[in-house]
Amino acid sequence: MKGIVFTEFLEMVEIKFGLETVDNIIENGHLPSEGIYTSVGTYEFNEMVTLITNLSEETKIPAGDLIYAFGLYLFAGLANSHPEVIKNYNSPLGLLYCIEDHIHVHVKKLYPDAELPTFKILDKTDTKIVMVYSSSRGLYRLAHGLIEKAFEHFGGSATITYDLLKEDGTEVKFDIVQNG
Ligand code: MNH
Repeated sequence: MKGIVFTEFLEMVEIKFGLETVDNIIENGHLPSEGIYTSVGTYEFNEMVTLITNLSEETKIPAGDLIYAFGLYLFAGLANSHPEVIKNYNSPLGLLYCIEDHIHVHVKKLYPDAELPTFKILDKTDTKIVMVYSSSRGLYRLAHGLIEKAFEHFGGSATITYDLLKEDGTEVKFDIVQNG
């Protein structure tokens, strides 16, 4: 998993829970990188799982809810670090439609070792999109937060529902309907 995900995560933890919580989740885990990350480095996905598990224990907030909150936080971090990746889009549905074939292709050029999910479009109209998230990492709640913020990025909002096609969350169908 790319370092930018770790640096953004610890930044969110500091802002929402404080520096002491950052220290606690780094110290009480068995982290190979000892909580030291650079945005261009690459680290084991398991290390992120440990950080989230530690944060969940520390805050008593379910891990899934923390992952969703992180998705909400991460969108701006990705967009600000790589404005060129999203500058050509003028609508959230257009952006979502292009994640698989353009955005994540571009990301793969920036970070050849990035481990990205796949999104299969099942249906799209002017006001909605139906897409299936697939990833062995099962970070569908991260996807949910990112999708929600993509709408806010363009000054709008959407009603987002999802169905787990696989119980472990490695395949999830999203129904996304633009509001207003
Ligand atoms: Mn994208 C990882 C979904 C937009 C760059 N992205 C992920 C993951 C999800 C995801 C989910 C976590 C990995 C996984 O589940 O297997 N990404 C989205 C969604 C949107 C999106 C739903 C739009 C909405 N992503 C973007 C944009 C950028 C970007 C825009 C860059 C400007 N994504 C990344 C990077 C990673 C990532 C970088 C981290 C890859 C890695 O850790 O190896």
